[in-house]
Amino acid sequence: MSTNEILLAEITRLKKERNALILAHNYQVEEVQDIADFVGDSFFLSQKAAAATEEVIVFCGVHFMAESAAILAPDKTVLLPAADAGCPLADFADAEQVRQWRARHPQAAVVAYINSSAEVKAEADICCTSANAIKVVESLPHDEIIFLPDGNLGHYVASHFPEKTFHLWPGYCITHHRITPEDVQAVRERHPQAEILVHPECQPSVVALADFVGSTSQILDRVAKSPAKTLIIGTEMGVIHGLKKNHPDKEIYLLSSGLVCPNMKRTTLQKIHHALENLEMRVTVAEPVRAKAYAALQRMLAVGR
Ligand code: CIZ
Repeated sequence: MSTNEILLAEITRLKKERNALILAHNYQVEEVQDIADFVGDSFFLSQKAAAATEEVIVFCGVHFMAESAAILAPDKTVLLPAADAGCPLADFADAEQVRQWRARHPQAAVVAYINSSAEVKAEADICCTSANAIKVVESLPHDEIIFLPDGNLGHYVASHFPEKTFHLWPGYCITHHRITPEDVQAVRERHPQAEILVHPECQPSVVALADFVGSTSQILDRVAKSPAKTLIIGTEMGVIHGLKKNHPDKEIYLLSSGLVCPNMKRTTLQKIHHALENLEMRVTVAEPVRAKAYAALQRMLAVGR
């Protein structure tokens, strides 16, 4: 047996012994996706965490994702193998700032993207993911929306509701924000027949040039349905693994080589093994923040996608 095979066998043994569920985000490295019980986006993984019957949830993703699992499943032990995997986008907003914005716009509903801390979620009326942000805003009777912390996603959502006033937070994802309109034009010239799919966390000038805009789950669905034989993907490179596995007949390229989230790449098989063996890297959220954040997340799950 190779060292890797021994590690995989050990993780399988510990997973059973600890009665653990392994959840992995679409942006995780291939070997982590391959060992997970479920791979998906934040919406899907939140549903899986909320419905888990296992005692331990190993969350292969970044901190706000494991925190969301801990909020939704407070009786479980939630482990984040890469304890230092943060999200610079989530760091753009803190709870005090949200209270200040709410005081400035008292009629507005606060919609917090799931890429936010538990404290920020606790200040929100409802959460959303990129898979259901439009549906979430549609569900609200408010004429004014504070959308945080991703200004690019907020801009994209706002474009669907010209009748509403949006107050957009000035945050962005360092990975998606990196794509430029020139990148899209260059790839269009290289592959004139290709369909270009981008994430709504990209800048509005990039979104405007794309053939399709959607969350990771929506991009995965679109690739399955698209008649195009060549597809260019403008989101984090982790999605390419599942796409190539499921569509060996299609040519699938990443829009730009810089589409790597360093935090998503911190999870390794060794760290998963360590977390399971020692039940370490636990993520918890103190009451009453958890209860308030739970309400905002539950409203999001009730809207569906
Ligand atoms: O919702 C998520 O999981 C994120 C961060 C991106 C996506 O589109 O899936």
